[in-house]
Amino acid sequence: TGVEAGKRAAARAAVDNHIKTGQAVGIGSGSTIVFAVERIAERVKSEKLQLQCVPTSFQAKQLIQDNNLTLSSLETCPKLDIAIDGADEVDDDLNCIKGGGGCLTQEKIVASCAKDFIIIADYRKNSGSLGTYWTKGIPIEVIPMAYRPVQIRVAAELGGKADLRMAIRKAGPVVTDNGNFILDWVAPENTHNWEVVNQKIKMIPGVLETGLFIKMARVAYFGNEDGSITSRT
Ligand code: DER
Repeated sequence: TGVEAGKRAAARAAVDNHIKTGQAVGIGSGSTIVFAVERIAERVKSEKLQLQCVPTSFQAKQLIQDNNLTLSSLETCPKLDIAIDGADEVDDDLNCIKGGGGCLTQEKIVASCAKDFIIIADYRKNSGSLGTYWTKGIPIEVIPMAYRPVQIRVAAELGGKADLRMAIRKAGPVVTDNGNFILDWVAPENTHNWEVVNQKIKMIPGVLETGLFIKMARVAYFGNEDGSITSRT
């Protein structure tokens, strides 16, 4: 499909442009990263690359192990050369909404430890401003006992509405790899200074992390339906 061709192309371009032997690599979460890990595994095999791969979720850990890559951790490799990850939407300044897959907290930690944070996404994520295409809201990871007061305070201070993310294949709310809940906050239309918004949300007691990745990405690769690439820095 066009979207899948786009994901695969973006993943391949990022891996071929940035991965080289000896690196410690942060591995993101979601569906696009699967193509990147498969391409990394191909190159490790054919070029005998030496890599340490640090996961951003249980899914990423399984992906690393299933592709016979060397699993590492921030305890062993606190400084990463690069981190590669997907995104739900990317704006003109490469600010991202992430967390559609619920892995935002470890993703942001790993991205923050990398010299270069690289985004890979299909064309649907390439946006001018956040919230244009991704209308499900900004994910906010919260400590379970605090989700109601956080829900109330986000709406009171920043407007919009924050809904508790409910699971589909399990009764009750989604529980993250860290044992927490997620609120999806749909911001008011006219929200723009995302850096300030991010800081305000993070100050609310009970909030662990937001899916606003502000001024973190070095480059974004967007794969188009025909398999071509648009990259932005
Ligand atoms: O949840 C996340 O942050 C993922 O990286 C997500 O933003 C991208 O998922 P996708 O590659 O399946 O679109």
